[in-house]
Amino acid sequence: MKIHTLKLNSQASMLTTALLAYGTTAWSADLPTLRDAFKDHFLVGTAINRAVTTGRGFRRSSEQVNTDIALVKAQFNQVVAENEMKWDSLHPRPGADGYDFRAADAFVSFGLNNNMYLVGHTLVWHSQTPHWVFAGTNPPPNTASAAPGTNRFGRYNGPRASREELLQRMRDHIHTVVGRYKGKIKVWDVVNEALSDGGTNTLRTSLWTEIIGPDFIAKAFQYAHEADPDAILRYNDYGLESSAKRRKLIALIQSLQAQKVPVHAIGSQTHVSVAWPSFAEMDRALTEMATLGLPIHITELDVNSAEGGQRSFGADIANNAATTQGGLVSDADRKLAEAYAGLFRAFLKHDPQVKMVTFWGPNDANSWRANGKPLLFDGNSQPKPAFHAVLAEAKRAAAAK
Ligand code: 9MR
Repeated sequence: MKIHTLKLNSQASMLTTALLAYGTTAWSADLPTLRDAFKDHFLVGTAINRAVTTGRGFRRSSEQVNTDIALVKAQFNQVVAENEMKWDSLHPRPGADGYDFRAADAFVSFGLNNNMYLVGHTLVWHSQTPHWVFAGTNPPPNTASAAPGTNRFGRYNGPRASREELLQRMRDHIHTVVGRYKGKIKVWDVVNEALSDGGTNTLRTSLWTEIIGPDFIAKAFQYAHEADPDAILRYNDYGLESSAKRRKLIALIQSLQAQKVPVHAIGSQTHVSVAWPSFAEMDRALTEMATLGLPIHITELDVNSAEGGQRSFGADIANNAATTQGGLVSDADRKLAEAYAGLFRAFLKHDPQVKMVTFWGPNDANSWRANGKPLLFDGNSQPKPAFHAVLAEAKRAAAAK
């Protein structure tokens, strides 16, 4: 339904129009789209959750969910499942019978039905992996000091699988999942967040490194390549705007390339804040990452507008990135628009390398850090000034050609 088809006049029509602005289609009728604006440059995507793919909301009315769905369909040409393809969601119990493909299948159907480019997230990660994956009969190194089961960070702390057992589980998981969606999912986040944040070690210590060793990364890529030789295999991490973390990324990828590991793209999550990074800092980050000679995908873009998330990025980028306490920064809409404009200017400058820009959620209501109001559309899918600022960058790039 379009607003201009309504013939009512006077106050009643004004009320109807105002209500429609929060309905399912009013916002989309005349709004330009991100997918079109950047079609000559890169795909523009979003993470979606199971409310969007199934139409059944959780803490959101069906009308709100319908609006979210309409927004996704109108604005984006690429989707990734926010949680539904993580190990704990896909493969909660051991063995071949332990899979649960329902939510992942719904995601794939949604994407295919809407002609979207599909990305899978994520095969191997230290987080959101069920304890059974790591469990076995080898005593853990710290039995003397910790009770068996789980330590206080939720990390599995009981008797462990051997290297061979864990490699076998990883191979089975990757072959089953990548094989099931072969030809449908075009890009996989094969390994997620393996780099350490502080210190001098390149890799974070995890059950993957402790049980298998650092070559768990190479093995994961090899298994994924066996399962779908046509899939684009991505290494995905956050905080790559920081030069220290970026140095680790470059060391890791160069070492994989030297071993001829099939790594095909860099995923740079880009969970940033209005304070940082600027255009110049993002430009530098992309310039340095591009030296690896691989396509760069911006994989989880959002820009935190909350006071609590504006601290400089020190040792713990992950914690800082999530924080949304303290209300919004002053003049948040304008600062968000400026931050997004700078980021997109940098993406456009590097568009031969930047092949995909994915937002981590379609709107502020569907965001892991909703209180930081980090996206281009508000909770009712209304475009914010940042949306127009991003489109203005596309126009600028076209005019400069
Ligand atoms: O947005 C995701 C949130 O809903 C989940 O609870 C969380 C844990 O699985 O993961 C969030 O997504 C993360 C992504 O998978 C990897 N990079 C960081 C993202 C934000 O935490």
